[in-house]
Amino acid sequence: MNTPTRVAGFLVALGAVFGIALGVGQAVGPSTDITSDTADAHGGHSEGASAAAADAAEDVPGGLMVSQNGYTFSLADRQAQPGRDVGISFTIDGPTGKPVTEYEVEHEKRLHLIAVRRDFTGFQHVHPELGSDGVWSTKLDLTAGQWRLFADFKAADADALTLGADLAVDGDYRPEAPAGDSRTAQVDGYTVTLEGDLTAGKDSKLTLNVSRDGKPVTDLQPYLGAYGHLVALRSGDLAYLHVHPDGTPGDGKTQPGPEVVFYAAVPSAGTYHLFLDFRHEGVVRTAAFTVSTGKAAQAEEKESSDDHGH
Ligand SMILES: [Cu+2]
Repeated sequence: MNTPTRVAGFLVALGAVFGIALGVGQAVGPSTDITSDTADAHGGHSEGASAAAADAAEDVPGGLMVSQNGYTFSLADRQAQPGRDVGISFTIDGPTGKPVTEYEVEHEKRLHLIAVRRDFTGFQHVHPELGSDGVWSTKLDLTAGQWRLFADFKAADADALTLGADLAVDGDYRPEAPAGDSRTAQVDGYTVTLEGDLTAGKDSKLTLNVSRDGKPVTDLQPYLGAYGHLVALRSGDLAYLHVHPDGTPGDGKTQPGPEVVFYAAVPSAGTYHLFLDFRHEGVVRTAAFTVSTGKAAQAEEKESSDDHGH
């Protein structure tokens, strides 16, 4: 689908915030020509309507669009063969149409690339190499199926963005059935549990607890400036959600495990897939969880309605 790429031009022309709102409609809706006349008509209902549009645009999660604010995530190839070390390259094309070469460091890297198979059976978080020509290169471990790639970056003198692009990996593909909620993950002898509830529209506290062989792990190593890095993706559209760690290593109060605390802001009720990267004894591992919003509230409601029944 080329539409979002073509949309980039007028996103720049429109006001930044209102432009994002229109961009979403373009990215997910049918291809139509929105002229500046129709844009004026949309914005011209009343001041309240444009304020609402601006608010809505600010609430749009990352990762849903291939182009935003004039920046486009451009994969060299939208198809790949499966394999353990598949070379992937891409550019982030800037408002001038040329690949961006200047980035600001965030979480210790200039760009974070997240690759997820759309049925959530594959997850990788890698840091590609940037060539002087603006071409990013990395290797991914890819199985057949539909993958979503997220580029999380901040171009110099621009806002931080997460853009998303699809990558089709050739071969026979049987999607896994959607996972039910799971709050305990096992990885390489480590057990990671997740406590806390996700609430739509609120910063929700999540506490992850890392143990090995039944013993709490108290010597986690910093990874990307924190004792863990958490990515949250919404089930259904893979919206990429902002999660920030509570405390930084060396601040005098944040302990290196067994608990790692995050605040996740989820925009809507639903199911979310969470991937925790943590580093111990020099190795980064990923623990995966599935959490639905409002489980505790629903359980309470059910309990009280059961009581009424008796
Ligand atoms: Cu990263």
